[in-house]
Amino acid sequence: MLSLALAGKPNAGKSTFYTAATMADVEVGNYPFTTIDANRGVSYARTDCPCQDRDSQCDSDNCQDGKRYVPVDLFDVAGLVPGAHEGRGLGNQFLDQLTDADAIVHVVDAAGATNAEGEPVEVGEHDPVEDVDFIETEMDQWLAAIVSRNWESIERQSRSPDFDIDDALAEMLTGIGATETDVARVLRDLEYPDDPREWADEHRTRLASDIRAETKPQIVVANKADIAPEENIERLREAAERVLPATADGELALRRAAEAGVIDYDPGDDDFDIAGDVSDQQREGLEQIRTVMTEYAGTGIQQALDTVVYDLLDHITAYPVEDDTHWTDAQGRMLPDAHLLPDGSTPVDLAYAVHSDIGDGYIHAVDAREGRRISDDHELAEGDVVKIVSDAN
Ligand SMILES: Nc1nc2c(ncn2[C@@H]2O[C@H](COP(=O)(O)OP(=O)(O)OP(=O)(O)O)[C@@H](O)[C@H]2O)c(=O)[nH]1
Ligand SMILES: [Mg+2]
Repeated sequence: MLSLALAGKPNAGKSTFYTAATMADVEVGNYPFTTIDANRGVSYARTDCPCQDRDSQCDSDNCQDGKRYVPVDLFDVAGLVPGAHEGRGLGNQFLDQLTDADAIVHVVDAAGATNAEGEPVEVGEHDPVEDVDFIETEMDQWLAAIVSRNWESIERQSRSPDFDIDDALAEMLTGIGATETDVARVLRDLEYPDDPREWADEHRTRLASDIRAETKPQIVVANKADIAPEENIERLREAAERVLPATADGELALRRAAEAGVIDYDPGDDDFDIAGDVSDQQREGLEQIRTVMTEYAGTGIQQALDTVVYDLLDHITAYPVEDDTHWTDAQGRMLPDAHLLPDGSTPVDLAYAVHSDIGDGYIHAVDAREGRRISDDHELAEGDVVKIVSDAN
């Protein structure tokens, strides 16, 4: 499963985001370092379910009126402060937790209501643009330190006659979560000596930074949009490539209200309806959230998750079925499963995502929308419904 890490300064709203996005109970507090252990849970990316193209509603619990929620791992990391790689704040053990993250959701307090250390200040007192780059800087330095620590061992290996610098680097870097493809891609664009003894610090720093950029892409969540000066959001948008204005607090309130039956709202909707009895005070609170949603087409929480999965990580959703006419599994359930796959994936990749035995036994695949066989190297598209014929079935 894809794994997304919520990172950022203390008090930016990571745990609130996490709680809203997973509906788990974790501690939220207006003081730095509320979270100490990483919280892990399941959240969802939202997409259009293929059942919308049919008359019937599918049988998945993860589909609400054609809104399909596809699971991803989400984890809430303790707050990081500048200097974390040297042990400042709660230190660098939390950077280690980023090792298995496919992407970083960087939660920034766009209201500027917390200083660089995450301590509360007046709204607008701190400039959130200053917070944008520090996570990347910390990750770069943390990675550079890992590379430096391993260097002696690489130099030792280089005395062996069959030493290959690329293999040695790949072995080291896959240990911190990079795939061989990531490493190959980074090394292709980098100039460096074949002999590790000739490497300078600049080579190692550059390698660390390039590997980080390749393996830990980030989006910026401009949180606390409900109280943030609009100008801050605009400046954040200029400072980073992907910036999603959001209110984690607002999303949490909506999900709780929806769970209590007070409103009709599905995560990612750009509006909600009040359905139950509410006090004047509740109504006022809800209407305040609605104002933010009107401005930014939603609370931004679901939109942030969707942007990471479908845009930043460039994934598609594919739906394996056993019956290509009814789009059902062996039990007759329509569209029971959805898989997120990197863009460019083939039916064989989908088969392996379902189960390694299904992948090993792969014979051919059928595009269930078109009712025709597709080749093994056919590139799947968003929303494809695919029957896989495998001798492991
Ligand atoms: N106004 C406003 N406040 C928010 C929003 N999201 C979170 N907060 C508040 O910000 C404070 C910090 O929230 P947390 O979720 O605990 O922050 P955190 O980033 O997990 O903090 P640490 O665990 O200390 O690193 C709490 O008082 C939240 O209620 C929001 O969208 N708007
Ligand atoms: Mg927290």
